[in-house]
Amino acid sequence: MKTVLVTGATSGFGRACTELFVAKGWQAVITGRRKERLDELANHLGKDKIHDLCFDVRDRHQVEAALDGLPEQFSDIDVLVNNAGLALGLGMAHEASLEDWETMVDTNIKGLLYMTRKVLPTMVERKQGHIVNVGSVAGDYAYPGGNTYGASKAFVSQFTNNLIADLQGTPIRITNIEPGLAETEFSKVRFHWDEEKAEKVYQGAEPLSAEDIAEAIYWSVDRPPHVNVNRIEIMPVCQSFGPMVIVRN
Ligand code: NDP
Ligand code: 8X3
Repeated sequence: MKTVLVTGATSGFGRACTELFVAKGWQAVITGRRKERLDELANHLGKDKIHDLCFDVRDRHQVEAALDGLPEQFSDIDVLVNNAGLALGLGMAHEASLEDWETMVDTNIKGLLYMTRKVLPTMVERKQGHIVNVGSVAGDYAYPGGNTYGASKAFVSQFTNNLIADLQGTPIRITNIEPGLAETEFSKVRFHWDEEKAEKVYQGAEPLSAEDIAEAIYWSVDRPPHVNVNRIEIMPVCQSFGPMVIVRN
């Protein structure tokens, strides 16, 4: 049985992705900081197919200890979904919280690096593996208040490209999935659990669902071994690009 490791499986894309892979016959290692959510998902999907690891991706030592402690049944990771991440705040750069910026860098960039560096050597050794990073359209298109969040996802995009370059000559595959507006706990987290503000983000729109993104992740993994899906950018039909803005006197 193949094994997928999904970071941030306690909510949103990560949870939907775990559910889809398990439905397709995979077993899963699921991670996140909320232990009760991990337990609930493991009970829901069947403890024989799920191993949960409760840790913070920002802490390199926690990452290494958790993965070193994997039981044999789950120790060969075939697919790593680097999904754990967040946006915090929507303030302009000269007003935004520096603490929020640090949390985004530590989670979206450093957490993803710790996971990748820990899992990749065994993939190369086993000559088998696929890393799917979860970037964002915010990594491609700037918007007011996106600042550090967008920049962290631009890092994910370029790091994906550089991994593809480094791993040429091996069978390891690397993909960046770049979703647009999707309704998960993302906006609740962004607005520090101000649910009213979060709801307004999706009001009158038909955003992507977590399942839409899980399907894209699974599709990229399910291609034949000679196919590498470099990147997939997905927006809901209701979303598009802004114009160049000119301030006039
Ligand atoms: P959710 O808030 O629903 O899920 C985020 C997940 O990340 C949770 O499971 C959370 O787990 C985990 N996570 C956050 N911080 C940490 C941490 N320090 N250590 C471990 N796990 C952590 O949001 P989404 O499902 O929407 O987000 C998933 C990814 O998709 C993120 O990288 C996000 O940037 C990206 N994305 C989201 C879009 C959207 O519009 N929803 C669009 C484009 C990209 P826990 O809190 O239990 O630790
Ligand atoms: C989340 C998408 O457009 O809210 O990554 O920044 S967006």
